[in-house]
Amino acid sequence: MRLPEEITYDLPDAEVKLYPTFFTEAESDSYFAALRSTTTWGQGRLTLYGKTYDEPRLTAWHGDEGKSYSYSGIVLHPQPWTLLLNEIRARVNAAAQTTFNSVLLNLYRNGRDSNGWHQDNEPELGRNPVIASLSFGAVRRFQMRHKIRQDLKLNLDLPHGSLLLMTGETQHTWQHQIPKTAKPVGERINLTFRVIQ
Ligand SMILES: O=C(O)CCC(=O)C(=O)O
Ligand SMILES: [Mn+2]
Repeated sequence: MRLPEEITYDLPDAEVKLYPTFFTEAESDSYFAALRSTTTWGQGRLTLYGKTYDEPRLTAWHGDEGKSYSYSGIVLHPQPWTLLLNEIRARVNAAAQTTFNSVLLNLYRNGRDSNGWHQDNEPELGRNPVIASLSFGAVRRFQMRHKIRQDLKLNLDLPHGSLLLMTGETQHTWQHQIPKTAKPVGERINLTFRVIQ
């Protein structure tokens, strides 16, 4: 079996690992196309300081029955696992040595779509969540910053077919985002696998 290249980032209070070529080019092309066309993409709404906005991306939530997830005032009830998502999940489970029971899919339609600074630390994710994040399609910048030590930052360009693993204390001590970009970029699909307790 092909062992994908693995890069470990040496960050204080965080464990971050990137597999830049987790899937081959051909696998990645076919997963992008299949996910793009078979997913029921929804427009989430965000409530901030009493005002409601469209999320700057489309999303879908799949998972085991009963594993609901809420963030920023949105409650997501999972759609069932599809054959496609189960096939992808098996590969991610093996790499992360975790049995994920849910996945959030994000579709960034262009450079105006984004995901603001946040951490994945909702109570239903438990103490030190393992977050496995797959990227397909256009390369976008992924930024991380330490919550207290503001000099500590990490910028990664997440390639087509890459897997990013965030484990340990990462979600308590660091935040991450996908900023908007003025560069012309195509569509990007991201899948973040999670364990809902
Ligand atoms: O699109 C990405 O790479 C990040 C997605 C993310 O952080 C999230 O959905 O919580
Ligand atoms: Mn996140």
